[in-house]
Parts: sequence; C-alpha cells; structure tokens
Amino acid sequence: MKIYMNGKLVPENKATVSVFDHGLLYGDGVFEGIRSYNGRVFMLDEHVARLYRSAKAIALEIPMSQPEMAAAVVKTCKANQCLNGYIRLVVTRGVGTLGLNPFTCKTPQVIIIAAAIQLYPQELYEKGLKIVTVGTIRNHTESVNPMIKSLNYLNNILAKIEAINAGTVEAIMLNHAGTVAEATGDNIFAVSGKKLFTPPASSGALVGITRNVVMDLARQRGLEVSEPTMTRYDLYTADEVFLTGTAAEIIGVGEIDRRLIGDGKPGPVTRALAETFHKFACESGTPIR
Ligand code: PXG
Repeated sequence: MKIYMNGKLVPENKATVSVFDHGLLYGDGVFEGIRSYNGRVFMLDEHVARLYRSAKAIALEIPMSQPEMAAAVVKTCKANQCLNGYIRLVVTRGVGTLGLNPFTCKTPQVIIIAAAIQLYPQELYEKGLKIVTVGTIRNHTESVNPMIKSLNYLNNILAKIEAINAGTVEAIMLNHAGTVAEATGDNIFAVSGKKLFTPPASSGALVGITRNVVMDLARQRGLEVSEPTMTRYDLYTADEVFLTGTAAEIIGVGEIDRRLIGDGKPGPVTRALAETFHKFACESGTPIR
C-alpha cells in the first residue's frame, strides 16, 4: 500500500510519524472518513470542506488548498486502485515540543490512506441493530464541539466500550441536557408516519455527510424532514429508527434499551432510503481514473 504523506506517496512501512507529533501526544488534529464506490470518490468536496471547517475550528492551517487536497485524495486512490474502498484523511498539528502549545508545531502532517472498507455484517442490515443508551454523554458543544471531526475520539470510544460491554455494537449518546445527540460513529434518525426526524447539530451531533444526503433523498421521496430536539421517548415510540454514516450507509435499528422499534425489523422507509442511498452512492462521485 502507498500512503500519501505531505505531498509524497510512500510505502506503508515508510509512512511513519514522529513521537513528538501533537496528533499523537494530544489528539490534536482532524480527520475524515470517505468512501469510494465504482471508481469514484463519494461526496469528496463535501468531505474536504468539512475537514477544512474542522481545522478552522481548532486554529489549524492546512498548508494546501481544498482543490489540492481533493486532488491528493484522488491521486492516492489511483495509486492504490482503491475503487471500492475507504479513505482516511488525517491532518495532525505536526511535530512540536512536549507541551500543549500548538503553535510550537510548525508544519501540519497531511496523511491519506486508501484502504479496504470494513462493513457491518449483512445480517445486521437484515435483522436490524439492537442498541442501548449509554452513560457517557456526548461532549458539550462548548467543550469539544462534536461538529469538529477531531483526532480526539475518546468521548466516542468510552461510549463504544459501554455498548460493547452491554453486548451491542453501537450506543446512543445523550447530551448534557439529556436529549439525543447521535451514535458513537453514526447519526440517528426516527421515522413517524411521513415525517423524518434527526437531532440538530446543537444537540451534539456531527453534521454527517451521509445524514445530509439522506435528508435530501427523503425530501425527494415526499417525507417531511426536520431537526427537532429529541428525547429517548421519541426514539422508543417511533415507527422506525436508523443510523447513518460513511461506513454503515443506512442501517435499521430494531431494538433500543429493550424496546422493540416497530416490529423489531428494519421498516419500509428505512429499506427504501437505504436502497436509494446505495444507488445514488454508486452513481455519483469524483472519478478516480
Ligand atoms: N457521528 C460521528 C461521531 C462520526 O464519527 C458520523 C456521525 C457520520 O458522519 P458521515 O459524514 O460519515 O456520514 C461519524 C462518521 C469508523 C468511521 O472507522 C467513523 C466515521 C466515518 C467513517 C469511519 O468508525 N464516523
């Protein structure tokens, strides 16, 4: 595998970072997870734009333009023939001193990995996920805003540990006010009749690229889409609940905290949206060749 490191494609075993990189020392950096489908990078410009917004929010200046970054992603995919894969784009603060001050780091480290994608087993898509609410609350928007896709994922990892301890694969995270934020690596949606709901960013959710596409596709199908503050009651009593994310796409939720959602299987709206989404993903995107 060839890894993009600051403008060069280098062999995997040469793709190393310093132990003084603040990305390692403090989780100081930002990232993106992107998919390629059928030789095209899905929603590339949107992912690059979000990366730059995350960087802006942490006062990290990426030493290349957004079009240059997009071109670097395509080049890395091409070099690895990553035509149906997963792309990890990472920008760290770079090498600095052993102290918090980020401004001792002079050069951010830009890394692009184009690899195979790890998917949830197909069985889970058919049966629906059983998930739980966990005790770890989502970061407050004025601590580390969940809008920032930062290298500091401990908040999510602590929640994921609780989910795994409970025998499940995903967790619902609430915020400091007790309302629903998102899952550890996915956004959450509820369907009631012809209405589709998802918590707003202000509740502590990342504005997912998949989330945005799903909201558009749902509107095109005649669903009324809104972003209200949501409680667990809204999830427990919904007709359908599903999660969205780059890796998962759209996955139905059959059970939350031992309450069956609908009849406990992915519902018709979830299945229709999942199909429409997958088709859209396979037909759009920035060509790699
Ligand atoms: N919330 C969080 C906290 C995320 O990390 C999403 C929502 C969904 O956003 P997108 O833009 O992907 O629709 C994410 C994305 C992984 C992995 O390896 C995680 C994400 C993306 C890609 C891979 O677990 N999280």
